[in-house]
Amino acid sequence: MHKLLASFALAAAAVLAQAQPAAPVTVEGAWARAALQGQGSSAAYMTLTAREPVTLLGATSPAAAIVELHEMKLEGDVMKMRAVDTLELPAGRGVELKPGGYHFMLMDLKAQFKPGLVVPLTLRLRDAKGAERTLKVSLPVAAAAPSPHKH
Ligand SMILES: [Cu+2]
Repeated sequence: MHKLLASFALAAAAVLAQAQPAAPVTVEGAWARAALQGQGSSAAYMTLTAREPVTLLGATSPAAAIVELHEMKLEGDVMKMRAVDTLELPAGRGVELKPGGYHFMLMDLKAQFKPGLVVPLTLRLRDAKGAERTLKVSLPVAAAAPSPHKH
């Protein structure tokens, strides 16, 4: 299982290296959660590190009709999820989108998110000068976060 995930992660890294436009952001450890048959939504996680202050505006994917930026937060002792409009990425400090925190919510999935599928996601970013940039990310679908020992 881990070997399989590792090969998807490497494939995703290769795609990223080729397709990455000039957005000043590095993406690491991107993945999307596997969804059961008939389950219409999934979540995507990654660590984003900006080289200059950047605002994450959202994302789109051909694999989902709706992609929203969400935050999970403990309110009292209840975990609550809410949509957030934007997420600030400070220069040089990684911002982790992870289970229990920020994530992309993918809704109205166009295909079943089976482990092994690689889902494209295009991030929309605004740089410090106000220019909008896009950044293509490949999301290997997995049941759990890929092992950090993938190399
Ligand atoms: Cu969510």
